[in-house]
Amino acid sequence: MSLQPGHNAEPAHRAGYVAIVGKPNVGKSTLLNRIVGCKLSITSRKPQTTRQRVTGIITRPDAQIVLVDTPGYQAEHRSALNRMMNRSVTASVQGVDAIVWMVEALKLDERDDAVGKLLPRQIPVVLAINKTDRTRDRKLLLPFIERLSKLRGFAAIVPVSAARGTQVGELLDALVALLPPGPRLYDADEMTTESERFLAAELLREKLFRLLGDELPYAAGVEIGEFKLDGGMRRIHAVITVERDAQKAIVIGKRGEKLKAVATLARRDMEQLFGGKVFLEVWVKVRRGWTENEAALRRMGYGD
Ligand SMILES: Nc1nc2c(ncn2[C@@H]2O[C@H](COP(=O)(O)OP(=O)(O)OP(=O)(O)O)[C@@H](O)[C@H]2O)c(=O)[nH]1
Ligand SMILES: [Mg+2]
Repeated sequence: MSLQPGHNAEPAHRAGYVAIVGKPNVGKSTLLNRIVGCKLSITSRKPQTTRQRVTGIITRPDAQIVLVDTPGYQAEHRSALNRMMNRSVTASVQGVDAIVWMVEALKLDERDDAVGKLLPRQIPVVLAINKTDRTRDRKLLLPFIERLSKLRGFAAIVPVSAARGTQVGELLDALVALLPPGPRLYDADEMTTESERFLAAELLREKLFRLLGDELPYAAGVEIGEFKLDGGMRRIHAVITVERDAQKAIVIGKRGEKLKAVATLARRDMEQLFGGKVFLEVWVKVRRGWTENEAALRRMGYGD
C-alpha cells in the first residue's frame, strides 16, 4: 500500500493564540517565562502578582504560538483593581485557539472551580498540573489526574514543573497540535507585543512584590513618565503610586535605602531584558484610594 503524497500529512506550519489561566500563584507567569526563555512576566511568592495580560511569542520551525499570560482569577472581588484583573481574564479566554488551565499538583479548591466555569466549551483546553517538583509521593498524582479528568474533556493533561522546565516541551507539543494551520503571525525574532515602557513598569513592580511586606505591594502601582533612548542608553523616569503617606515612607525606607534597593534590582533586570544600559529614576507618590477608583486605574493603564 502506498500513501498518496500529502495524504494525512501534518500541515507544514501552524500558528495561533493560547491563553494561560488559573487561580492566583499557580505558576502561570513562570511558565510563560520558561517557554519564551526570558523574564517577560513578573513573578513572586505572593498571589495576584500579574495584573494585566502579558503576551509572549514562541517561534519554532513548525509553529508560532502567541501565549497570553493572565492575572490569577479570584472569585472574591476586593477592589476595583481586582475586578479589572478578573475582567482581563474573562476577555482573554475568548477568541483564542486553545487554553492552558493551570492548577497546582494535589491542591485543588473552590478557586479552581471558579476558573473552570469561565472556560468556553468550544475552545480546547490543556490542563497543566504545575509544581510537580514539590510532589514527594508521585503515586498521589495518578488519582489526582483521574479526578481532574472528570471535570471536562481536556485535549491533554500534562504534569509539569514550570520552575524546572520539566515536561514543558510536551505541553508545547500538545498546544501546537491544537493550533490552526497557517503562516506566522509575527516576525520570527519577536518575543512579545508588549512595549518596553510596560515591561519596565512591571519589572519595577516585581521588586515591590519581592522586597516589601505582605500588604504594601497590593496598594502600589507603577507608571512610567519619561522613556527616552539616549544613544544606547534608556533614560527611564518611573513613579510608584501608593495609597497612603505611611506607605510612601515604607517604600522609601530609612535614608532611602529600600527605594534604592528596589530601583537597583529593577534596573538590572531592565538592562538584561532590553540589552543595554538603563538610567532609572524613581519617585514615590501618594494617590488616595487609587485601587478603588476606576478612572485612576484607567489612567494608570489598567483595564482594556
Ligand atoms: N516549586 C515550584 N514553584 C513554582 C513552580 N512554578 C512557579 N513556582 C513558584 O510559584 C510562585 C508563583 O509563581 P507565578 O509564576 O508568579 O504564579 P502566577 O500563577 O503567575 O501568579 P499570579 O500572577 O499571582 O496569579 C513563585 O514563587 C514561583 O517561583 C514550579 O514548577 N515549582
Ligand atoms: Mg502571574
